[in-house]
Amino acid sequence: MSIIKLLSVSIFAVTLILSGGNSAGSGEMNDVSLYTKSKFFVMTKEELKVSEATGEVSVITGIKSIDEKNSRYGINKIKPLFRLNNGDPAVFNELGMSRIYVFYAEATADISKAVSDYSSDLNIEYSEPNYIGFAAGKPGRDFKGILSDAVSMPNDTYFYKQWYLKNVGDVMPTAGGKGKSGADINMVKAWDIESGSDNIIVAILDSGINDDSPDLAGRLWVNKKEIWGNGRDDDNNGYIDDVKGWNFAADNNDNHDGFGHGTNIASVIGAKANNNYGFAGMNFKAKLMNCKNLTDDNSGEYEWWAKSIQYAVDNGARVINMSEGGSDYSKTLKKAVEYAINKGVFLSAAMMNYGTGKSYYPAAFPGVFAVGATDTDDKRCKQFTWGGGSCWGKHIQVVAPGNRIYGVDYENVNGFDLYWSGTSQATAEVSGLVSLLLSQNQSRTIDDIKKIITSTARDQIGDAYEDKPGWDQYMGWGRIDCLASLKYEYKGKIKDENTTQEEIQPREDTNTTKNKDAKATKPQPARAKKQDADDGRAKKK
Ligand SMILES: [Ca+2]
Ligand SMILES: [Ca+2]
Ligand SMILES: [Ca+2]
Ligand SMILES: [Ca+2]
Repeated sequence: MSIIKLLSVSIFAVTLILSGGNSAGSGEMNDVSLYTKSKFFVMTKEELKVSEATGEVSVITGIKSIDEKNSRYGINKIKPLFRLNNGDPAVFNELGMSRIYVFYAEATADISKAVSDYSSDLNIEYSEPNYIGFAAGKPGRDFKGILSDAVSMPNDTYFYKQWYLKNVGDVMPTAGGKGKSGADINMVKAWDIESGSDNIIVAILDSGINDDSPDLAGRLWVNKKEIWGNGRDDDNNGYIDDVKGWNFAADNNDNHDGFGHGTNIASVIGAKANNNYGFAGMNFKAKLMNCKNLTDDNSGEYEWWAKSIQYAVDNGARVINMSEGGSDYSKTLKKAVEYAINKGVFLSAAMMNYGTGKSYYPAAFPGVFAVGATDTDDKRCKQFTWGGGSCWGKHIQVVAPGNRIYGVDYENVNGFDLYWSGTSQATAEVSGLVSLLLSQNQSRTIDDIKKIITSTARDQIGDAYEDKPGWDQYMGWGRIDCLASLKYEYKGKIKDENTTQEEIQPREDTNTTKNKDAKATKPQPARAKKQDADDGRAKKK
């Protein structure tokens, strides 16, 4: 591990080859190309022959130029990357997905040489390495900066820590300065319009999800057509016993989260709200599909990412959340993204956290909704709790709060002090909003949703030299505003419509008979304090 770190620091542009992709470790800060040593992608011009004896793709393809290379690089196995399974044959065929293969080479093969050699073959469309990417967030644990026990609505015990849902201005930005009241996604009033539907499935392509917390129990998508533990693929979707999703990294159905990132993302989108416990997710009812495509040491092969995108699409997800990215462009990963977009599935992805204008994937592919991060003052997050900074670029669509985002603790159901910081968390908020917009009207298309979110985003709230009028490369169209988005086509009455976001004040003006100390203006230390079920909306009457 220390060798990896040393290399990435001293030889920035070096291409580092890792064996099998299992030792990438905390590679999130490595801005270098990483790819697997033993396998790579090949898209052929013609579909390869399947051996009658084995039912597998034959290593002897019968195409002379390919067979010569297969012998040169010791190719011992060829597997189709995508299988049609229960997917859409028209889109599958149009994109040529049946002609994309994973070639398994002998351990000593020089992959970069192989890829360039295969690429020049007239019988091959392209060949490229199986790159590795990472999650776009890092954890932390402390209470620093959260001083007040601000308004509590919904009634979730630690809702007051969720400043991104309701910011009363008491959390300092990491880079310095003051927190800003109202620098949040304007969620609380938006819930009066729409709080979710269990018809909407949000696929979380991440490190897995642990659902043993009461806040996530019952929130995960269940494949009702699959029977658990009988060793058969009952629904013929290509995956055996995938009752609660799949682990694409290990290729089995054990998709528990040993890293924590995915569990945080899941709780931002869908932690059970108003249960007098833990945190509040944005969508109270949507089902979360657990697609593990990162290892427990935060490493994700593009092979797993491509397959998990297809799985999410074919099994009913309307939204795909990818709080992860790799620095390498890939035609193979792009195919999977195109499949999702062709099928009308909304894909949100993280801009990543290197504080640069470099592009990461899938965020930079056309059609993907790329999300950057802001801090507690509505400015682009130039420094997360652990360092880094929100990346920028011409593909950025919107920003959302990404620093110090608390959520369910993957290791300890009784722990409520674990937060994560990064464009990952901002991306999850956007996916949460998309799931609410779809809950409100399931017939909305990707373009409808993009139009609503971008046209209602708050512009010119960040640094004046970055957040220019209209779209800019640092903040995109602006910071998302859930109330404005859900109001966009809403015909019903909205409570307190005339109260603007900035007018929402901390609890100190919430004087009800229940709270004797409600007038206290002195900030109080954060603690696990059970709040009265005091619906702050009542105070406006
Ligand atoms: Ca199955
Ligand atoms: Ca089964
Ligand atoms: Ca809760
Ligand atoms: Ca702007």
